Amino acid sequence: MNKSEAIALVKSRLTEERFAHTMRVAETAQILAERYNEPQEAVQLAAILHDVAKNDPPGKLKHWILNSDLPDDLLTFHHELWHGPVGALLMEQEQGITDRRVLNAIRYHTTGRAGMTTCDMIIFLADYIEPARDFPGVDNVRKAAQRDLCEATWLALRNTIRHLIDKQAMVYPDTFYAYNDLTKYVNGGH
Ligand code: DGI
Ligand code: FE
Ligand code: FE
Repeated sequence: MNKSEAIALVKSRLTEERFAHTMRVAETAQILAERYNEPQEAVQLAAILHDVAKNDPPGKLKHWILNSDLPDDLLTFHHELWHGPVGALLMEQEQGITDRRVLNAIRYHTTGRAGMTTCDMIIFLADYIEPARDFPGVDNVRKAAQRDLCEATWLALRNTIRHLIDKQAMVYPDTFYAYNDLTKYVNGGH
């Protein structure tokens, strides 16, 4: 699938607002890919497709999770977490995408995971800092993203975990695994 096919696909599946967000994520991801020397092709495809399942009804997302190898424990967490894994599944099974860089970046774009790749972090961060985002702490993450991809990802994860805890929400384990993993890096261990 090339870039214009991906754009056409998400345009047909997403609301106008979500499509506009997607295009901002793609632009932001392009800048990060240049900054961190990551090949544009995989990054662009992942950015365009990251929210491909975002506007699918939760009932449908649930059906896909139950009828796949995706972990059923996703269903005990907030349905906001389902669109990443299901998006990756659909792009693999229905669109024939085989590039693991693209599939993993889509799959983990909401939660993160231990051992995030450069491509994973670029998509995760671009989603977090695209120009229309304006939650507390986002400017710090924007600044950090210009100098250190891992540190910026760590800051975003820490903000998200804090935010979830403050509203008494559950935190998916992969988010903690991603945070712990990058905490080692931020504290000087490698
Ligand atoms: O799809 P978007 O709106 O562009 O952004 P997103 O995929 O990051 O997802 C949605 C929200 O999911 C995010 O603002 C916080 C919420 N959320 C709920 N539980 C968790 C979670 N985010 C993470 N990282 N981990 C969770 O366990
Ligand atoms: Fe998303
Ligand atoms: Fe998004």
